[in-house]
Amino acid sequence: MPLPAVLTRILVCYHKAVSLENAIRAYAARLGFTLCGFTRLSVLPRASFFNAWLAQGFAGEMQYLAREPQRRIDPHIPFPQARSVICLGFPYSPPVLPQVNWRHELRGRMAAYAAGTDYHAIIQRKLKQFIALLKDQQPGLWVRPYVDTGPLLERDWAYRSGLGWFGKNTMLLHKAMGSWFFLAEILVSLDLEGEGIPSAHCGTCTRCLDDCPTDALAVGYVLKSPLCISYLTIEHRGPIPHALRPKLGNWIFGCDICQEVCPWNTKFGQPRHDLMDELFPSLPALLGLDEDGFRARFRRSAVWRAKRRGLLRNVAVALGNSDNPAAVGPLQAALRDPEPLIRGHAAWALGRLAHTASLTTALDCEQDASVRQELLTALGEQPAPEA
Ligand code: B12
Ligand code: SF4
Ligand code: SF4
Repeated sequence: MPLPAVLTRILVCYHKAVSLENAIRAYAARLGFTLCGFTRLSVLPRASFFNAWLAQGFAGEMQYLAREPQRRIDPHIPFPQARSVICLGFPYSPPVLPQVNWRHELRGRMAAYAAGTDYHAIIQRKLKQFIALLKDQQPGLWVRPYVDTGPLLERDWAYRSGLGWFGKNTMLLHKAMGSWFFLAEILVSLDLEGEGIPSAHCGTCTRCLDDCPTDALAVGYVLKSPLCISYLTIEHRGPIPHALRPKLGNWIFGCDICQEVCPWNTKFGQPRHDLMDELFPSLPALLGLDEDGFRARFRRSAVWRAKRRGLLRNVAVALGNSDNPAAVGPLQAALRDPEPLIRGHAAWALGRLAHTASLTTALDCEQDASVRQELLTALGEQPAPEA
């Protein structure tokens, strides 16, 4: 007996949708996105959380986060055509814990995600390929790809698409992958049905909150960026507040502590000795880089974002934290750097290493008011100016 026309239409639509969603998952896997999920776009129930976070200054200098915040809550404002989001997770190598005494060897630490070519470039290329596959199947489809930059609360959409749960460190976590993956999205003018929100698996654990060296994490999925080492070493452009400098240890680009201590992440981490020089670079060698040297070494890396002045500022702080007299020579040379921010942090570091002779000599010829202030503070002649 023939099926009623309406039922046939429903079955055809269902079949199309199911095969489209399967096809999307297959494209994702083919391109190396180990996680893939979807959800319909709606207004996120985060307006009061996000506005309170901004109002408390937790975005620090990241002004772009505060620009038209409602766009991040309601994606239909910037993109009226968008109906669903495809959320993707792309894995990266977890950090290998250092086997070296960094103070002795004067080695810095970089966050694991910074190894190799900048992930933005790699993922953007893959998203283009993804879109080409999608458009083959759906000609005329409207799409908008994203990775990291843009008015999307990426973790929230990934959470709603079933990619993982919000850890108490605010990272998106997956049972099999921990949090060692980047997120990317494609907004589409299609209706895609997802699998819903996954359950959380932090339980009573609070290790990330307890072990954060700067107390940047608070209960309730709150990260206070102005205290976070990742923010201070990458996004923050000016002087690092004095009180926080000793807490940076040897982190010179990003920070992985709240991920490294997470029990969901500990099963990863095969020794990657090939990454040793990239993730634990020699601090004196970095402090010796001029603009050309910095460009040659980091132009294609995520580290490029910190710029030379930001990275060398961080390197000076790490050398100051080393408690190793071998750091004095490179820091003395940095007192003659053309960039006042670097000279100022070198002065702080030499003060911490109690090398007053080089500070007094530098004071005789230093013209820049901010560096003079650092030199005087390092000599113990004035209280440290706090940001
Ligand atoms: C700004 C930014 C930062 C800032 C601020 C971080 C932060 N937590 O906001 C700084 C520079 C500190 C930073 C650091 C890092 N970042 Co970052 N960052 C971003 C960026 C560009 C925006 C994040 C944002 O909007 N923050 C605003 C605040 C309000 O959002 P939130 O902290 O995520 O808050 C959410 C939760 O609190 C949750 N929430 C609130 N209440 C409740 C209640 C319940 C019940 C639940 C479940 C959730 C919940 O909702 C909030 C809004 O979504 C995103 C990319 C993007 N466009 O989304 C990458 C991104 C979040 N960063 C990423 C990474 C890898 C890092 C670092 C690991 C890098 C490093 N090694 O140094 C660290 C991790 C620090 C940490 N613990 O978060 C990845 C995270 C991937 C993942 N698996 O989670 C992202 C997604 C980039 C990407 N495309 O891959 N980052
Ligand atoms: S990235 Fe480091 S400083 Fe920032 S919240 Fe995590 S442990 Fe704390
Ligand atoms: S360390 Fe513990 S509380 Fe923090 S994200 Fe991991 S499981 Fe959750």
